[in-house]
Amino acid sequence: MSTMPDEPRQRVQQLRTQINEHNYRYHVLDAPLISDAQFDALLRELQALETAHPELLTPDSPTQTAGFAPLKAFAPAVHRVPMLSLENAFSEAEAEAFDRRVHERLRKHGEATLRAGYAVEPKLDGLAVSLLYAHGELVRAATRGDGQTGEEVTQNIRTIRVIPWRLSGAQHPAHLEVRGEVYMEKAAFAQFNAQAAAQGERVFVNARNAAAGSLRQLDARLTARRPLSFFAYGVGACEPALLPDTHSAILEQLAQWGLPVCPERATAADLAGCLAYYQAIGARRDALPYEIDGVVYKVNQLDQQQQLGSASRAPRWAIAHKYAAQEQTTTLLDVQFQVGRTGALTPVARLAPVFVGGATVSNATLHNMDELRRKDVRIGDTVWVRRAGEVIPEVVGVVLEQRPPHAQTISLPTQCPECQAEVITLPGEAVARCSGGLYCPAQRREAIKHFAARRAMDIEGLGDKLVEQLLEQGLVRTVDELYQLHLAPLSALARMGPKSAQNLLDALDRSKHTTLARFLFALGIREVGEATARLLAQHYPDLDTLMQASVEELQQIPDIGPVVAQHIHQFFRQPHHLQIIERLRQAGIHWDQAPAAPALAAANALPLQGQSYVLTGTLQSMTREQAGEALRQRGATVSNSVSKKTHAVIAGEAAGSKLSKAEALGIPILDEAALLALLQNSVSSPRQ
Ligand code: D41
Repeated sequence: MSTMPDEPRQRVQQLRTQINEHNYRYHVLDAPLISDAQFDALLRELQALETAHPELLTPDSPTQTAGFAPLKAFAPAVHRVPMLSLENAFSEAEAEAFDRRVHERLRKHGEATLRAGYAVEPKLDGLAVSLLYAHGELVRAATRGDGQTGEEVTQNIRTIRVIPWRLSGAQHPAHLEVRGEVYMEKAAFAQFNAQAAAQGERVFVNARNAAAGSLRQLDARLTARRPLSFFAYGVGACEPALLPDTHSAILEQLAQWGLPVCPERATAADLAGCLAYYQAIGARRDALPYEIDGVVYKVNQLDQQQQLGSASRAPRWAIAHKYAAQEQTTTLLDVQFQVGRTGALTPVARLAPVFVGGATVSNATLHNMDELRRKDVRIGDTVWVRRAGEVIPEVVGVVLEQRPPHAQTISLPTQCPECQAEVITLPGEAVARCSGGLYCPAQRREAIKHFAARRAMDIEGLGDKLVEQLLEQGLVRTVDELYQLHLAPLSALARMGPKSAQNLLDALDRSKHTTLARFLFALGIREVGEATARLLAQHYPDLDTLMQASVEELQQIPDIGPVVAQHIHQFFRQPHHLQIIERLRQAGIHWDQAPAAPALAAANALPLQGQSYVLTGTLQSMTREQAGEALRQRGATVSNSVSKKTHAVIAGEAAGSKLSKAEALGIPILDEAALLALLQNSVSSPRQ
């Protein structure tokens, strides 16, 4: 018997690889590269070869299986070079001790200094994986597992768009293990979780858990719908060993081959440089598009890494310097309901005090009843509390395993805790509201706080505590009465002297000169935030015309929908509100008449008309709000997110992801000096 010619065997192999890949792209990624007809042609060619050479037919041939079948279990995958773990430093002292140990050990090897300093990078809070590239082809991907053996997740890893299936460039090693972190960007996580919640599906406590859960789906089609990302942070095996001799240069090489590496990576000459990096990244932590829990310092020079070696499965040449955790568990002691300006009842968790995100937290929001029910939060539970940056601390989930037997469910009160009026939840709304309106002391209090706020009437010195005092002492009941305050009774308040009383009166006086947009925002009309208030002021430069407008007219304004239009219309139909507005005007509240509706303004009346700007980072000479207001006065729009339509991004100190996005889209970037020049050169022309 003659042996099989090699040619059909090779072609069959080639076709099967191609068909499997196209099947995967079609069924899992929803991103086919070829037409159905082209796919059929490949399949028919394979069938013809298998018919002509039945000895080549195997049960796993794509002619025998249909499309794509989910896995039954993950296969174990042994790492060629073990994946080590990282030591942690929780303080500067511990980072110093690490640096000292490094130098001591190197001295024993006759090395006086770090020849290439430290490579430094953020420590992403994700999931470590190892990608095996054979001659530049991604052939296997595995989770870290116990460091020796992980789980094979190749099909899932292939759904991550930023991970190349084939390395770019040339001269790839025969075998290369790329180590890195799979993670989910903050924005993608928020969107993903919101969508899951809306569909009544499981929500995740944080982006890390979402990333881990997504990667461990047996059906890669599910992984494909999760917005995962990846950064490479090192290599395991490399055969032949032809990589550069420093960590930073290796990451550069990986980037050359098309692998994503963290743009925040850097090098530091010594420990002082590392600590400065820790501070700088820490200051931008909340602005970064991904979660981090620390930064990593790595001895940069590879032969020095080798001299240092590793101990108990962690290298002696690297350390993670951690930041304060933004999530902690604690006990839920009670839930109380807080009444807001619009009567909305917010469930607030009373917690056993816990140190999280750099502060001690004993209250956290539970948002609304829907959220509370979805998370199935009960009194006595151990809960996860999150505090990140400026955001209000929130309860993000329950540790069900630790639920005590008598944990108590929470129900919505039927009466307002402050005024005993009935609590109403409108159909289709998550929010329950007190129906007491302005008879409810809580709603009145919150309305006054809102009116006085910086972005509203900007009454300097009238903070929350003072508002509460004024109400308790019966000095004011509604916002108009603020302008009837007198020196004597004010001076008599606790913690107030004649001087601060006079300061408040002066601030009240100054607040009388405002803008129509601020005034409308200050009134606290439901669903009318700053942006809507600005829109209204633009369309109705005259308050009386706005007050007369019908729901239909209001809806003509772009971006004003039926619900907002209803709220605005309703607000101006209430005699109580009309009375307050009248009294405010009598008290002397006024604003400059803006030019008439934009359509009537001359084309060049507003020099920045039609231009859209994004502000990011910290400015020195003014706040971002002030810069935004100055731009808007000149006719520009100011947006929160960078898009192709953005005219320019104005970047202050420590600008983050918006700056990178602008760079990626090739949008002009202005620094503060350029902004000041722009504002100088575009002073609004005189009003008509
Ligand atoms: O960003 C990370 N999470 C990260 C993790 C990083 N930037 N560098 C890392 N370097 C290492 C060594 C030094 C051991 C190669 C790591 C990890 N390890 C790591 N991640 C999970 C376990 C170990």
